[in-house]
Amino acid sequence: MEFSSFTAGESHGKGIVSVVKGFPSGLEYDKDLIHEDLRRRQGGYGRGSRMDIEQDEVEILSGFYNGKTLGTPITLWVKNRDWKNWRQVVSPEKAGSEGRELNLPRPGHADLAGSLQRGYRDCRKVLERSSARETAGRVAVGGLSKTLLGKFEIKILSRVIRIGGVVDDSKVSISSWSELTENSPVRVIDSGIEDEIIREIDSAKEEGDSLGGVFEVAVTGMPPGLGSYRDPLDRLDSRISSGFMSIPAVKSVEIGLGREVGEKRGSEVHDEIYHDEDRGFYRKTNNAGGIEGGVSNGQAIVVTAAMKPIPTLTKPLNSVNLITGTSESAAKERSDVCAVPAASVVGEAVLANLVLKAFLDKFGGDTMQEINERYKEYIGKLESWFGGD
Ligand code: EPS
Repeated sequence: MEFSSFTAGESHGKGIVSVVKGFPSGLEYDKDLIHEDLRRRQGGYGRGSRMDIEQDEVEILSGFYNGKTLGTPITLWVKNRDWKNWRQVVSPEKAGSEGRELNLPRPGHADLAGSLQRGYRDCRKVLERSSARETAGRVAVGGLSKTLLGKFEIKILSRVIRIGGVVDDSKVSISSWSELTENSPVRVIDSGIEDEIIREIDSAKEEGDSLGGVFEVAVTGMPPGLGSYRDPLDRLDSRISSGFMSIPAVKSVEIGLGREVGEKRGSEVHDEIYHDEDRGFYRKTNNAGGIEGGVSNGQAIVVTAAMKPIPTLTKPLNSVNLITGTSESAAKERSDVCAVPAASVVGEAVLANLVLKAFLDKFGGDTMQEINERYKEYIGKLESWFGGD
């Protein structure tokens, strides 16, 4: 059965639920990993006051038995603590939103496009689901995916490389990202630029504005041969770009050298191939970002994504009242000033879920044991490439 997941839930409803299918039996529940990722998603300098209300945790509703997966559909529930403050307004059962409608769509948000699509005059009906709160559900699933991938030494890491005008261009090995970024309030590697970033976020806030940025997500320990060159939409890079574009506010996704490939010659772009006993096939560069022809080549996968500034501004842009047609300022709502550090954690989950799908497409079975055996057999064949059958 194919691994897949989806979320349901509204930003101020009872919570976000994730349903996962196609997960094998026999994987232990790593509650700490999931809760740590949920905590990381809530963090980062520039988050709004909603994050003071929430302390995201997961409650398992199905799919586990005595601390291990059953290989049956898994349901995870991240509760919204803020629900108690909104239960009259977003009541699933009875009317109560009078006076709390949002009729002044915010440029950049789903407010107008979603309302036009459905004929709504109240954009709250759109924003409740389009809110980035939904990503809490995907991060919870990402924790499960990371747990399984971790059994095969496959790790997913991220770093922020730009917020507004401040850039972190430090070049360090991917394996050191985690220890360097986890204590940073903005998840950068170069601690020397943190103050400048914080000042930029503070100044955007004072001016009623918001900030975007750029983050990088990478996979280490990636075996070669995951993905597809056969079916265009199953190319690993095709799935990855689609997955990253599904993160709210992401407007660009690049893999490896990204758009720079268009500026260089073939001899400068392509990663030459080498082989030795210890490393097997290897490269001295990774401009391809770990994927060639839609298939992983055994190098680290490296994805870069740009996030636009948050659309809710306390000094709002022009908009049009959906009831009266008059030109007015867009709605002001409680919001983040900058959520790029959070988006990088969401990027990890999205990548973990996509890599797990490709991993299970190749090695999948009903149980962890079957997957282990298939993985070992494949890696064994690669290791004896020039000596085996
Ligand atoms: C978010 C929760 C939301 C926003 C943010 C993401 O909380 P609230 O709308 O109650 O303040 O902070 O969503 C947006 C920025 C947005 O535009 O939807 C979360 O949990 O990540």
